[in-house]
Amino acid sequence: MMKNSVHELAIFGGESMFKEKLHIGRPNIGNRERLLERINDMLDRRWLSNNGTFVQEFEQQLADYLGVKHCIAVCNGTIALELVIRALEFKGEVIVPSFTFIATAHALQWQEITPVFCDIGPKTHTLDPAKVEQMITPRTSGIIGVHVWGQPCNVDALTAIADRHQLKLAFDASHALGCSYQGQMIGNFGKAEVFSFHATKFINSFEGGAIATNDDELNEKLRLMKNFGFAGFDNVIYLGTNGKMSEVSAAMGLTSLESIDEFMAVNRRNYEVYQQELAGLPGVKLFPYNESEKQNYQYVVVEVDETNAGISRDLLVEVLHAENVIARRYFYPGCHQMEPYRSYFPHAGLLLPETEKLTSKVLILPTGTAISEEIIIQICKIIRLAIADFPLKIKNQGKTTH
Ligand code: T4K
Repeated sequence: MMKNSVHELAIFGGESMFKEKLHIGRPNIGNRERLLERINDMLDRRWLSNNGTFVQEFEQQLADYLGVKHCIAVCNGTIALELVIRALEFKGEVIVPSFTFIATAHALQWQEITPVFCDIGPKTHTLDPAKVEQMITPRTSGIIGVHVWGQPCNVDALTAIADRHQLKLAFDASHALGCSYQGQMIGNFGKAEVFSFHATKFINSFEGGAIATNDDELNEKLRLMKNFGFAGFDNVIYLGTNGKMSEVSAAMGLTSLESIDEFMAVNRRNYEVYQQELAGLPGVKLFPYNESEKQNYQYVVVEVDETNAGISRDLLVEVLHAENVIARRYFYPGCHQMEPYRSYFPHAGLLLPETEKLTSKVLILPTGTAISEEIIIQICKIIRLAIADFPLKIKNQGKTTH
């Protein structure tokens, strides 16, 4: 039922707009019959893991889609990052944004490499190249850029910096499958790029990830490393781990990949409905996608400016949660504010003013194939009501907005 006044909001005792919780990150599911066929086939063949047919097919299809020489499928995006970091022999310090999912930083720290957090551009939400250059020390061995929300980093500037300082450059492209930079698919930049196929991602393989690279030697090394260093029966020639993708994951990955155009079209439609319904609202800015590039529109990102909206981002999240819209604050409070980094570098925030500003404003709204146009219109109605006269109501109830 549509609410017409702020008094009807659930936070003031009204009924929640949605009976069931409306999460962000609901998985995109492709053709169910095709998936089940593949799973039956896998069971009939009794081949469940260890470089099976589906994994090989998935790797080939991904490589073709990205126009990249090699794709190495692995069990998740975090392991993909860890493998790339080790294979590229990163050591000492590596420059990364703090405005990312914690896995980017942990993949380094897990290997006793220090993530040095660098600030982002307020408009791009990705690494600010000028600041990257300022953070280079004699201990710096590399840079990992993150294409947050599928928005590519300034690849040219980062490549030039890496070349100038003889640093290795890799990208966390977990959000960026299906996105392009200057017309070329993400997956082709730096020494390697890492994708995540976690359930919440644009395409998923339940859990999963992949490394894309055009470097033959790196490809060989990564393939050894993800399989304990085995180079044939009884022959281990390298230090490795278990990073293999299972066949059931690859079956889901292949099925998802077949629906990629449909997922993209739905996400884009959703984004446009949000754009239309939130237009003109004071203090609410929808993150703009660059229409001249390919985009997957997997994240609907809103920045809430409390001064103009009259309501803080955190209070708006409370309002939405009360209505059963489980919006999220990615990537609040920033990696530098999480352990162990908060204890190691308690003053890191002083060098991260844009990150700190953004983490206090950002809000992620539900999208994907689980969400309809009507639901989006209702979500936007809640936001409109909250922004229109919520502060007045709070004052009347003797609450504060902080
Ligand atoms: N780098 C970047 C930039 C990343 O964003 C990520 C992952 C990685 C690296 C690491 O890749 P992986 O190792 O994960 O492959 C979620 C995801 O778990 C995480 O994969 C993702 N980033 C991150 C942005 O989001 P949480 O802690 O928010 O997860 P959780 O459990 O709160 O779920 C998020 C939402 O999705 C909830 O609203 C519930 C919904 N959901 C989740 C699952 C698993 C569903 O509706 N169905 C599901 O099956 O991290």
